[in-house]
Amino acid sequence: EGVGPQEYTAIKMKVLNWGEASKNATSSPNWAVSADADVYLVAATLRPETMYGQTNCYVGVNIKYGAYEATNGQIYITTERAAKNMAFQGNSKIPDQISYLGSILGSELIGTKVRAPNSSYDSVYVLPMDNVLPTKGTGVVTSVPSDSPADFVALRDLQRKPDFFKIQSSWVEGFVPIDIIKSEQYGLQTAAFLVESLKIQSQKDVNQIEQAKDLGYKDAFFNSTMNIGKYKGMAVQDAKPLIRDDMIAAGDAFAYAE
Ligand code: A2H
Repeated sequence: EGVGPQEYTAIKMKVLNWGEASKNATSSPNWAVSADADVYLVAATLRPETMYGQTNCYVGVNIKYGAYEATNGQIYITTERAAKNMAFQGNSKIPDQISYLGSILGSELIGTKVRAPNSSYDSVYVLPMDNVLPTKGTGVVTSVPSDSPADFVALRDLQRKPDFFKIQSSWVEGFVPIDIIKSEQYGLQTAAFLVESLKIQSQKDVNQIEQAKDLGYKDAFFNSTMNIGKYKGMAVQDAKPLIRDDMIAAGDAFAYAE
């Protein structure tokens, strides 16, 4: 981790259908279940160029999230910590004031269907991941199993044992990793390659996942090209800021630092 602030891209994942868990939850306020308001789960990423490969969204089941109304009228679901950071960042793309509407637990977000901007899948589901930290980013992680070893392993765990994780198999079936980035060394599925070569069994292998993450991040930045989208063929390093700017201009993302 560097010393300076980490520059994330906040990805806006629009709620299309609330899952059953949100409807039955006692702590879930009315905004979540009845409002026609624009509600977004906001995920923090360091890899905006990988959004073509989103297959799902992860939350921590025990993490408490809040719903915050931004000055643009949209409702953002993030941790309280991230909402405060957003409110203090004087960037015109970031609402300078947000108001708290209510809370929702991660477990109550599972099974909700969201739109993942730029993804090849029209809609994706909110699913549980063990290693989501409440103290990093927004506490919401968008999943790109082609290029993130952590995301790959968590999705594979869910696909292998849906009952154990208390999810419906239809939320993970058919969501296959997409060939979005071409690495000279690892091919078109960097995460699968690294998970296989480091013999990572499950989400519990946190040290190996960390190692795979470092290898993958460096390789993508220095030795890989885009294999999809407007910047296909361009080095990842060059495409990254362009895709980020495009997503911000489209209203699908905003800058977020911490
Ligand atoms: B990255 P760093 Cl394709 N808990 O986005 C756990 N992980 C979190 C998180 C949280 N609260 N908030 C963000 N993250 C993840 C994409 C991606 C990411 C790819 C490949 C590598 C990668 C898709 N998931 O990260 O500790 C998010 O996953 C490897 C560096 O601040 C975010 O970027 O360095 C990354 O961790 C931020 O981790």
